[in-house]
Amino acid sequence: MDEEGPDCGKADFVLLDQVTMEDFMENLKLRFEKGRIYTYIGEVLVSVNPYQELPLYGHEAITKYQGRELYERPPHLYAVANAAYRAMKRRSRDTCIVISGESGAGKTEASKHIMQYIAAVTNPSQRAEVERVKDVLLKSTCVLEAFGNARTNRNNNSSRFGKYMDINFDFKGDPVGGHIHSYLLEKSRVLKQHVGERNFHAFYQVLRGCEDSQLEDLHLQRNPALYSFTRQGAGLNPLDSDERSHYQAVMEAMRVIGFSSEEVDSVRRILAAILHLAVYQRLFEWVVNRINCVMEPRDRDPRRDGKDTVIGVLDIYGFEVFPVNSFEQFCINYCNEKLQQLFIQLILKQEQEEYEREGIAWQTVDYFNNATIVDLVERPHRGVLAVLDEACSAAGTITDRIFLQSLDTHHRHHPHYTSRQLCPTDKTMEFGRDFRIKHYAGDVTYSVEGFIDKNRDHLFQDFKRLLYNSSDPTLRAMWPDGQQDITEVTKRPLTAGTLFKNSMVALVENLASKEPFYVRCIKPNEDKVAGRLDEGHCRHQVAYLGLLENVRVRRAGFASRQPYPRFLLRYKMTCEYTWPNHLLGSDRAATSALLEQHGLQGDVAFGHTKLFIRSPQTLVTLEQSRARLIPIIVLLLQKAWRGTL
Ligand code: AOV
Ligand code: MG
Repeated sequence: MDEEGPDCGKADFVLLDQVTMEDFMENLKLRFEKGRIYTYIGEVLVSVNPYQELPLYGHEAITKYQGRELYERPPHLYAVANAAYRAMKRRSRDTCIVISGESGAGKTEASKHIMQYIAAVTNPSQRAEVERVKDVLLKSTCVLEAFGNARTNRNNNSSRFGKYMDINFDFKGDPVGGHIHSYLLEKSRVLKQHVGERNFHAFYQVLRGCEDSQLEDLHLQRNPALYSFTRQGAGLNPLDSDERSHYQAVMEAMRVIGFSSEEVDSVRRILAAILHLAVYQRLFEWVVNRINCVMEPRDRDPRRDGKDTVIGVLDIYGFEVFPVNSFEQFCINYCNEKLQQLFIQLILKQEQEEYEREGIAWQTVDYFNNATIVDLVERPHRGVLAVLDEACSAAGTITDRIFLQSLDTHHRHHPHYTSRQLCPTDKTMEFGRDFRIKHYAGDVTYSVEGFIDKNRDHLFQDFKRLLYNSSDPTLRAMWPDGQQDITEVTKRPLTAGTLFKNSMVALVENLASKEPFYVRCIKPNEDKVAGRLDEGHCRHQVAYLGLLENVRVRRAGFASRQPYPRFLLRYKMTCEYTWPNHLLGSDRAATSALLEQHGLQGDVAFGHTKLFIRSPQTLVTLEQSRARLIPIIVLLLQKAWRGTL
């Protein structure tokens, strides 16, 4: 890290003289001004979006990081990718890289740099199948961005779906396949975009990019302003309130004329089915499935029971707040709560609990645990999602407004929940429409309008069957459930919210089973401007991401910890008292003797069952000593076997 020079601040926040918000921000700002957008907290990488091209990437930079230890070079995404790759290769551990941060903080860009690094350092022998897999891995990002990303007011290339990609590696450490899990696409965008926002990129790409003759075949004209689904982003007034009052007037008129409530319900559902036609989500899922089919690993390695090792890369939609927030924002922000919870579990909580368990002297670091907010959302029977499901299961009679009342009843005393009903003086919320959650990253007011419909996410079975029976095979493939037997169909399907919750629980379980690496992305300003770091804006993110607590835990902490037997097994040859076996009573005493001989006892703490090593340099010293001795020991053993000793 020396090559950064002395004026670039501390490359690891752990090295700050004092851990205060002021010191943290000063270092972050200083580094950002010098073009150093990456800084460590131990092994966690903090990244600030520069909003401009910096000469940090590409072939030359990749070679600098290849095969190095994390601390040998200035902080970089490549170093994290390399660390995850080495852990996977050396120790056959499944690893994952979790990239988090709010919308526009640079997660998707980071995931692309990580993929590029992995592609660049693998397959030195140029095997054709591996090259093919690498191509698909890299190209899939571009395809999925076209169908799943859109311009929002927070980010011109905002991910409107969550993406978790597993890359499978064979025993040589080369990628042999992969799998993408996508999470809840914001499909409502197909129909409606807020002022200044756009539909999914793919629509504009077709209109702008097709040949004239192709457009003619599709009966399309080139100008997006001609189509209701694509012209809203041009900043036209979407006449929201008019549409709403018209809709209510029509409903009222139908009731007065004498349509039964069942009939009105049917009309509404048919309308919804027609609106859902843009079949956009199916199209998206189909694209993901097609990519997954070609990435399915072909030749499983028999030596590993057909199991590859895996690096998972998670790039999900970031925490977001808009003037009006609906079901989609609710799911997105809940997802971010889950990931924050995982971070707390893995980085803050477990670390402290282990020190306590091992009897290591330790000053507890306080941190905000967002478990209570996760609970507010997902608790069985009472959580927001359960209350919503209950509203959805009550046949047609429950309105969004009644759902809100039910939420109020269940959560009137919850410290992270409020609504206008519960707080009548707060005019920033509307009666009967809004509720607010105090998220770990800030307050968000949600409008309940559409929650029930979006959660039910019903499509007519007839409609599915119709599309399944289409002569177009692609369309058929998108609607496999159109062939379901009628008895299966009558079972109530899981709601969108419950499906999302289940997929989040599975995701977190999956991530927790792997060795995690973290990239914490920070958005420097709200205006997408190059090189400007707004202190207040960043301070808020540093606070809610728990970065100061992360530094404190890490500072008091240790770079490495190992059970005594494992430590001795690896290093016993470096000490005369422990080689080949020790007679010192306990492994702990033997470890102590070994470290004393190396003069390293000042850098460690002795736990009940584990040795805690403070600085990575101590490990490097031991490793070097071991590496020097191994050839000599091998020689001695060979002689012994041959009987020449
Ligand atoms: P996000 O993934 O975190 O938002 P992106 O990765 O899409 O954010 O980044 C937003 C924009 O910031 C990009 O389109 C780039 O213009 C710029 N940017 C980000 N990282 C870099 C970098 N390292 N170098 C140069 N420019 C960068 V969201 O998907 O909205 O949660 O949902
Ligand atoms: Mg993104």
